[in-house]
Amino acid sequence: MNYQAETLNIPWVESPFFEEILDRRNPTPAEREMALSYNKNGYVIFDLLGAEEISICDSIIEQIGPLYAGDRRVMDAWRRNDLVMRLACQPKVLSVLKFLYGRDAFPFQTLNFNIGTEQKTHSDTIHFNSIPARFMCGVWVALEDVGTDNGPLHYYQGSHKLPIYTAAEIGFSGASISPDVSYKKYYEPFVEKLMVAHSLPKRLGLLKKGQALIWAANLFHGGEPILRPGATRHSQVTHYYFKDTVNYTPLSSDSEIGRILYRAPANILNNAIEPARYLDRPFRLPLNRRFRAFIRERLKWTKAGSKTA
Ligand SMILES: O=C(O)CCC(=O)C(=O)O
Ligand SMILES: [Fe+2]
Repeated sequence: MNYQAETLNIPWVESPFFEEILDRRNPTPAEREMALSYNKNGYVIFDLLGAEEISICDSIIEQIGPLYAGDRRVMDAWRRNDLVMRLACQPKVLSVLKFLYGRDAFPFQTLNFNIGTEQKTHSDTIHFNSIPARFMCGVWVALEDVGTDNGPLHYYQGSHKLPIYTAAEIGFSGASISPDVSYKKYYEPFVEKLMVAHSLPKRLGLLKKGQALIWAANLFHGGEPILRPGATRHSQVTHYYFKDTVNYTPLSSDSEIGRILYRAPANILNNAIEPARYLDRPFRLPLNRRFRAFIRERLKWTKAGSKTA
């Protein structure tokens, strides 16, 4: 691929030249509406599962029940459950992402939840980003109807346009301190203040069973409190990267000075590690001590089938 000034090597839906690129693409009216909404709001909601496919929701809920083992989430259940994998690889999601980003997406992680996460507001770019940035997104699928009382997803409309703040800017060394400490002590309080400072509209993801919401890499989101005790909120989130990128964990990196914790993401489509590429050339990930430790950890929990990151 040849990156030119008209397209740049950034997602075209987030490009400063978005409108002219949109016109050049000759979209259908529905595609135009979707691209405009994603560009402006940072998310789109659409009907993913039709009448013949909707039963996958109940089947996933039933089949992965035992994997929760007392926790509220199962990470990478796709490794042990074909239906979770099938939902992550839905052709309709892949084709929408191909349209919105102009290049092939691949799912690299699944998260299944049986109740609301009640997670504090964050942007997933703190956990996984790409080089160049913003070639990542989350797809949230409702496996049951979500209302205001069972801990819906929340998100700040338009927040994807905010800068992607680095560890250095927030004020911690990602490479030196434990991610659990930096996340709680620095990242979460910073985001809380940031959302107040920008007073962007907060929306709730009141999705119906079988609907999906795609969020752009930097859209700030979290989980609302569960107002009805004992209420379930079955959902699956799949995170996607895109071809021709290098991937890393910003929370554990000092990117400006080259201390980067790279990621070697699984490509769920072919169950292989996706090779890193920089400007369409292979990029060999430096096998430093921290990266090797990270890979060892991964292999350990992949084999053990653990449910935490
Ligand atoms: O489902 C939720 O409440 C939030 C999930 C989330 O933040 C994520 O999977 O990235
Ligand atoms: Fe998230």
